[in-house]
Amino acid sequence: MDLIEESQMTQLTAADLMISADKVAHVQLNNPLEHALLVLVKSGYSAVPVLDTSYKLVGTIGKTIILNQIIGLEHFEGEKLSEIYVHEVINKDIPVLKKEDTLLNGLNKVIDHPFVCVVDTEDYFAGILTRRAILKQMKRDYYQQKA
Ligand code: 4BW
Repeated sequence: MDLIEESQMTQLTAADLMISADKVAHVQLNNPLEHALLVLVKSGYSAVPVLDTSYKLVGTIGKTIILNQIIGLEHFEGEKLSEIYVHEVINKDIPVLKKEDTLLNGLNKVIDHPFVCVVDTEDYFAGILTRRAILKQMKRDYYQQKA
């Protein structure tokens, strides 16, 4: 039998291995960039999900997008951080998984993205599936198949 077919990658779902929403650092659409940068720097993550006021997923925002907004010709224009809002610079072109999607679906998406947002049936934010979680599962599968 094909190794992928035998593995948990087709049995487990995104919901099984995601970091649940309550443990994920996030920002909201109506936050100014200074708040978003604070969340990113304090959490240590390079990008985090963006939610609307009803906790539906809208996109992601990262340090690079924010710093690009304040780079001037000669110096950083830090005052812009309070004038520009997350909804003006958010990245909406992101992959998304449903809670019931398999880890194999997730594997395809984390090739190009460090994490994938997971939503429930009504598009409410449920959590994130990280590259780390997928790699750890692949390692478990590898050693189980060798045993
Ligand atoms: O604060 C951290 N704690 C730990 N335990 N690991 C961290 C931390 N910050 C970074 N890392 C490691 C992880 O292995 O560096 C990798 C890249 O981080 P990133 O992308 O570029 O900030 C981390 O890999 P990962 O666990 O596979 O996570 C992939 C991406 O998912 C992270 C970040 O953008 C997002 N992320 C992970 N956990 C998150 C989160 N975003 C918000 N809240 C969380 N709890």
